[in-house]
Amino acid sequence: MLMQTVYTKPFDGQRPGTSGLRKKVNVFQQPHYLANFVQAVFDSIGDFHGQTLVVGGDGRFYNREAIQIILKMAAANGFGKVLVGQGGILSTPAASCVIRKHQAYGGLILSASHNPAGPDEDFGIKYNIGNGGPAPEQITEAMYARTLDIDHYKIADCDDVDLDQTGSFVLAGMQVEVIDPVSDYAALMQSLFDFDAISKLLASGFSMKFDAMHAVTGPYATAILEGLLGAPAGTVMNGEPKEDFGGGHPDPNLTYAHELVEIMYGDDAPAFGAASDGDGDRNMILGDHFFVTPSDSLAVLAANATLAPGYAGGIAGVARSMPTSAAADRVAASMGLPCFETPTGWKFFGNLMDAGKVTLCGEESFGTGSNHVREKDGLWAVLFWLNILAVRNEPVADILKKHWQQFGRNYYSRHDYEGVDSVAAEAVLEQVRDQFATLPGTMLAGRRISACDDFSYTDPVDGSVSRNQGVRVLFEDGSRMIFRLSGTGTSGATIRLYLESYEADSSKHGLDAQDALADMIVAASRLSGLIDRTGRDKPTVIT
Ligand code: G16
Repeated sequence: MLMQTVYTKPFDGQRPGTSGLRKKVNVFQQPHYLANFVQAVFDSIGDFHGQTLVVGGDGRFYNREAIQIILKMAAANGFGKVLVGQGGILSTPAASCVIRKHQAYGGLILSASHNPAGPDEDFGIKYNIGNGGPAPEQITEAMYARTLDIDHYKIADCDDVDLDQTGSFVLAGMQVEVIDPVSDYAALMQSLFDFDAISKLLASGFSMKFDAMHAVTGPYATAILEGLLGAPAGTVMNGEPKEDFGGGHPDPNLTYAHELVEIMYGDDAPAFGAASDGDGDRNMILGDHFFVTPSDSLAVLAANATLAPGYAGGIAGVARSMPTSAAADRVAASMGLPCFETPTGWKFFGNLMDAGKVTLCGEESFGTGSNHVREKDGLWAVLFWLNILAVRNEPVADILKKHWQQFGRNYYSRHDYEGVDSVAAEAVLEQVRDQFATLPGTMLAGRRISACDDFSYTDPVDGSVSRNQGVRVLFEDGSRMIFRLSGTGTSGATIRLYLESYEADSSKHGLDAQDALADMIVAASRLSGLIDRTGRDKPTVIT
């Protein structure tokens, strides 16, 4: 078998963002583009000779081609074995599960998450380390540095492999095992949740819908919900993964998961609805005519964690990303548990989980998870909710209302302005920064500002510092206004405006979040000059 050394030149812009390298498909299709990045990864992760690599993706367009390149490069670079999902499929949480279970050295996950898929849409790749979690910033920065001076990559000269049959074979001296993408993950879920109780709930007439949005969770949800738990056929909607996600935008929020939202807000709505995203790590939870914000979902899971067998012994602590509402902080405080505030990006939770400091983590961006893997996990959150519903036997809305009565309600919303000119987007943040010195002590939206800053995080485990993680305007009553640029977009800039206001009085818990935050929304756009600078008079997406 011939091992080739291919001489190449660096490409600009291969710095991994919030979650790996995401670009348009035609960028990845340029000769050597993917191979350069993969070699830069291999050159930055230490000695993996003879070790195992996990490879899989969300099934989007270019997934199969990318996997063939990666397998040949893994063989030429000295990996001993690759575990690859059948059909090239592995959801992000399942890849994390497989890395951990099989003690792999790491994994390459091919996904651009919820971003649309197809020849004119997005593709992505990220590297996860041996704990199953996204590579930390020191490693992603080393990869980026390597992309800047790369001059060759190694690849085996051999035929493509058949990804569609499970089984083992040898490729250029390296063992390849094509695995069932679902079974390890399903077994892990069975070890965490009371499948008997959930089965009884589903058999009792309790109705639910799960929208896989034609993305990777289809096979997982069908096998677990309809197969193992006995939910009626048709419970899983849009369950067949497609290379273009059926032309949709598999981001489980109120805007993009509209098909499910219409069912959950229609006549005879099911008691429970949920959706997941392109690569299966995000989740949206709905009740009958009721939306659970991701921030509230984390808080409810924390407060009810011991109802699930996998967490019956209690949880060590909770972590949330900075822009996520402080609802979970209130639960943690009442339970006497530590609560950590990290920058946006799941990679920041890994150290906390490895050190045993936290069990549950969550982000406002529809991500929730625990130390069972090192990624956020959409179906895990759905099963956790089903376990809680099976034990409490109350509607989703009642669970939330009781939660707010006990802990108060953190009204919360995120306004996204997508595809904004990058210079204008930076100027919006800069306008707020320019007022840092004068704002504290003044009144805005009827509240007194206590502090303003650029959020900075010092990892309590390894001491690494991450700066400029969002512009914050903090108020004395706990309200917050945060301006941040997304690190996952592929065209222009996306401004995220996060708004939060705390209400202790339960007689005021029945408002719509947009109404409760109306004064904050107006004040934030005036403070930042957002409308003038971007030419946008309303957000692209409100969640
Ligand atoms: C990724 C990250 C998350 C992050 C989200 C949004 O999720 O893993 O930690 O919260 O992007 O990031 P941003 O606000 O920078 O766009 P996913 O599901 O896209 O992998």
